[in-house]
Amino acid sequence: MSATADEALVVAAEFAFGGKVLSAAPYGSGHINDTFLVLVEATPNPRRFVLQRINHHVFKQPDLLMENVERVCAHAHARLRAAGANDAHRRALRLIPTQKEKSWHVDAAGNRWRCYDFIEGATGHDVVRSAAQAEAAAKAFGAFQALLADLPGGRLHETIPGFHHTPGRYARFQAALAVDAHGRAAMAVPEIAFALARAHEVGVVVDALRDGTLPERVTHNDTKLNNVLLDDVTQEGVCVIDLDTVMPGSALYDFGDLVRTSTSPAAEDETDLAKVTMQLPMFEALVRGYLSSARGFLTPREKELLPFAGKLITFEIGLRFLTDWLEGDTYFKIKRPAHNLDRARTQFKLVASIEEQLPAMRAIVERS
Ligand code: ADP
Ligand code: GN1
Ligand code: MG
Repeated sequence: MSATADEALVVAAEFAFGGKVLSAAPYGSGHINDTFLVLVEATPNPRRFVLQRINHHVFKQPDLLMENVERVCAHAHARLRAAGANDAHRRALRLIPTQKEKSWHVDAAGNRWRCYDFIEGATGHDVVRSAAQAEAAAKAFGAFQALLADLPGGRLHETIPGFHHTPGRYARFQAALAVDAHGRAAMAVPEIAFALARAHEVGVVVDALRDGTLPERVTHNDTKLNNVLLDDVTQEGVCVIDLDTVMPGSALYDFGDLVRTSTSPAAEDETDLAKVTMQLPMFEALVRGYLSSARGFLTPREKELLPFAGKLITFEIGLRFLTDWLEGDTYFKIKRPAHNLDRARTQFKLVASIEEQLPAMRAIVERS
């Protein structure tokens, strides 16, 4: 069950805001954590913070997750300081310590809570509105990968083992289908057929990571458009957020999730599938933005696979939505009964649209 605003208000008192907590209210449209906007007394206006209860059904080792987040935030701020940035408070997340000088609070039930400065004057968009937004988002995530390349302190913890192991995701889908615990498979016959017809491609990235033809990097792993805040005035990327899945991975899944979330004019859960389409100008903007910050470290093989990565992760996330639907909606937050099935349909429609346009997408990458 989600945390309530009253619970958040009680927990907020544990953090060292340096002022009286005025209110806490649910915030944002993330599918995983419980996020609250907290107002704290200040002059002339109250100050805003983001308080989150970490979903420990999804993240089974929240303390290790928070160690990762601490390291990533500290590294980002060290880099910004070294560069003499005067807007570091907007450019990287900052954890607010608890009264006990910890980076997170454990409540009586064992839930982990953490709190960040609210990034003012910037927005995370659920749906892309312009090529400029797509370009800015891709540039910001590319820069974030570049930043992580020299993260000190050894390998980060894997907060969700096998997170982007697409064959593992496929196997889980097959298992859920075989059991069909809620008798829902009959309602998703075309989607299941669509998934089964694409089994042969699920290993492309993980196989190449294993045999060394693709490099492992420290990546974000959840680069959907609303996980980067864009400046409300300039539309430039301001701050990469949602650091829970920052861990070793492939740059391709990061770029791919930008294709999934920033090329279609439709929402992730759009029910009118006619609206779902991969728009080439948006893809071109993503490639431009991403290469502007990632060209220096990408290998030729990574660059070559950028279009395919968009297809692969859109398929992977579609599979995850479909699996969650079959398993009875235990993972992603839903707002209506068939929400996960609607999301799966949207992803698969986008996969089909990408498949039709792969030659044109490859041509864009080749000339970039
Ligand atoms: P989830 O894992 O559930 O997606 P996120 O960390 O992405 O959680 O947070 C959910 C939403 O809250 C984001 O999409 C964003 O709109 C908002 N948000 C999160 N952190 C901040 C922040 N520091 N400043 C402003 N908005 C934020
Ligand atoms: C979740 O946390 P959020 O809402 O940014 C999910 C991603 C999916 C995404 C689909 C930890 O992202 O993997 O791609 O939903 N995060 C986790 O919208 O599973
Ligand atoms: Mg998020």
